[in-house]
Amino acid sequence: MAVIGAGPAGLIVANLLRKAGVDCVVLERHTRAHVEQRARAGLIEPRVVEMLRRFGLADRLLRMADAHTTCEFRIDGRRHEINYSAAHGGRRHYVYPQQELVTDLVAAFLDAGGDLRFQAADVRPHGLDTDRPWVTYVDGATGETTRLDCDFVAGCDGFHGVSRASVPAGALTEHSHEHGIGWLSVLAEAPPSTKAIIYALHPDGFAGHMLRSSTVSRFYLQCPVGDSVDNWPDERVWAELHKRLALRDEDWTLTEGPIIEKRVLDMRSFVVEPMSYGRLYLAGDAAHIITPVGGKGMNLAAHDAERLAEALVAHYEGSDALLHDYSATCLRRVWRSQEFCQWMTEVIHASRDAGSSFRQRLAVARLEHLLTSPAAAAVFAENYLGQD
Ligand code: RFL
Repeated sequence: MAVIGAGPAGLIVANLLRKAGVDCVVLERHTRAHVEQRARAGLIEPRVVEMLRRFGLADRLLRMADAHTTCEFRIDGRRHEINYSAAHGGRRHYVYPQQELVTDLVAAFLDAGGDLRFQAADVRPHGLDTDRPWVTYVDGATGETTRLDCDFVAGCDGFHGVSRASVPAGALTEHSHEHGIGWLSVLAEAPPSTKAIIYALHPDGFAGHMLRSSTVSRFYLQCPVGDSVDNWPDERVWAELHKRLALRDEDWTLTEGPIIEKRVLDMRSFVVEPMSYGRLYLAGDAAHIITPVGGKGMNLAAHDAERLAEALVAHYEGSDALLHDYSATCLRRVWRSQEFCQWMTEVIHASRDAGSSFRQRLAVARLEHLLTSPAAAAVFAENYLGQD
């Protein structure tokens, strides 16, 4: 079994297979240090934490991560707290930086004797429509081209990876949507200025204060699609954050700190159907990407990985039913998450968008419904925390 990519999806597939005694080799194009330092997501759904715990992969997470029960919509300078945990049976999110989870998963796999090859260059899957596919790659240390024969290939190499690109044209259907919204994503060495994630709706655009750790915070600022980070010197970033996150009638201070990463994300959603071709099974961002609005990307990757590992284990035990259903099972959750994030994207951007009065009024109605109806809050909570 070959797994391409050592992100959350590939590492979960590999760990779960290893625990079931199924041999697999993970090929990752970057170094171990690179993947263990790549800061991205931070919000982990309760069902993912429970899955990791069940497989003995959550020890450090449960020691280090903060549990979260509320989030805040800050609308034109006024706070509106949603206790989504109370609205959904007391379940809680965990905030744990993605690179910490990746670090734990790499260590668990290697400690268990797993075969993880970093700096694997020019990885290429072959013979995917045969019973015995193979993968070639150039060994980073020796420069030699190596061939790996396998039963299956797990394509866990992210949105720009080689796995999906290896499928013949026309075999997969792609669904893609540009939201017409840009976000400046900022990572700062600044302790959080809030206990709960803040979604701030301001006439000048959305601002988000996300949580990562006691010393690092992630911020988002709505900006034009295709904007350049060159237009966002640090002083402008802080000035916009202060303005868009400001409270009207309360004292509240935004703590600044050195900015360690800045990038512009154009809001885009993408899903490929089916999530397999021959003996290639795609998981995580290789098969779908989603706006970061609802914190779903890493959680979907974990769900796909769990389903794929369970289906492969069943195959070696004699049943292909789960493999047959793999794509449909994952896509149900993927589309449900896409629907939720599309809803949330509209609510937090369109309600302050003067460009379309109809869209704006719809978004305001949705927001008011969320903030005034316990039934609407319960639906939000179920989606935000993720289905069990
Ligand atoms: P990854 O994490 O991209 O891992 C893919 C791995 O494959 C390797 N690779 C290759 N290896 C060999 N050969 C090749 N040709 C290869 N091409 C690529 C890569 O080096 C990498 O190690 O995909 P995976 O595992 O599917 O995980 C998906 C998540 O990383 C992604 O969905 C999230 O990070 C998205 N996301 C968020 N998700 C959440 O659930 N909550 C969040 O709060 C959240 N915030 C974010 C995010 C993504 C962001 N960016 C920049 C993409 C915030 C940001 C800024």
